[in-house]
Amino acid sequence: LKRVADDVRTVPEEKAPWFPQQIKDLDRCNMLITKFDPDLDCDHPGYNDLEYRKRRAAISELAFRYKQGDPLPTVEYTAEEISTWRKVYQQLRSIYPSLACRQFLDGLQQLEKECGYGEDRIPQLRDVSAFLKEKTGFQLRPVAGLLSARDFLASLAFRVFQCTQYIRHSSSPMHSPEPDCCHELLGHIPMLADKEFAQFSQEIGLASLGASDEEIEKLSTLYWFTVEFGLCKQNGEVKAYGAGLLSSYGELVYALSNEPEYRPFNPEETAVQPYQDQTYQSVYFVSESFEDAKMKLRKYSASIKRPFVVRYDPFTCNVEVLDQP
Ligand code: NLE
Ligand code: FE2
Repeated sequence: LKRVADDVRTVPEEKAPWFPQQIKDLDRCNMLITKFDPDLDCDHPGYNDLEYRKRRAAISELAFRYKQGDPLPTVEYTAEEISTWRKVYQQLRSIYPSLACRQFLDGLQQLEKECGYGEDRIPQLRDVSAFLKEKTGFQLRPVAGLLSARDFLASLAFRVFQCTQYIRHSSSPMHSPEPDCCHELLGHIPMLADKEFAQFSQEIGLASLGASDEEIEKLSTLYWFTVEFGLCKQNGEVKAYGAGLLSSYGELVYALSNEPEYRPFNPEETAVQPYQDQTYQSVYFVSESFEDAKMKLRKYSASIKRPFVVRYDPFTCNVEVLDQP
């Protein structure tokens, strides 16, 4: 890796897809995948609830208007929304101690002590972002819904986590096919308070910058079976560390029952495993330990071939692009 200033290119090879090099560039990483839209999808639990759809549109608007550096919008949640949150929180909280991995339990405990987490109110992204910033340097950005894998992964390179701010429909508190604030706040945030997990998340993000569509597809499949639905062994027991499990009472119980198929986590195999996101997964990948998952995924990320090298500069928060040595 050459470090002389002249080697720092501002424009990567024409072959590589555009990618953000400054945190501000994340304003352009906003490609939404409209998959579970309550306005368009008649299977969506909110489809027949006009009030809910209006609410979703209003909260999406906050994300559409957001520009990097703006204060994070706050949402005044309604009594119905808080009651959905309470159900989700109570149910999940009661099973976390036996089913969640240690890193998650540590993070959640800190959030309860220092960031107002509890069943009575939905935490605001602004407070959570300030909390994370101090713990691991991660910050949040509001997003209107499911992002394209490329844009979502790119934000991780800057330690930015894109968070939805609406809540799932009150008729299905125990599982949502799409991300919502329960999923972000309960599934992802406690893990992002862990230094090593934060580091590892950023590495996946850096590996994705300028990668080919095929590599992005593999990387996002790996992300799916680890960060979203990963299981690991801890003290001889299988525990959950995936956010999609830790935010769904229904799937968390299911994943740790003896119904689904377990396979050992192995990036080459996992990266090409087909999956769906409508309902519970039929197969979960189990790592020997949480550390093992990190090491293997890190090794995989480092193996992705690109005609250049990226390096994150923590002082400027920019990504530098260097020639392949
Ligand atoms: N199924 C998860 C939940 O109910 O919270 C959301 C998954 C988003 C990828
Ligand atoms: Fe997620």
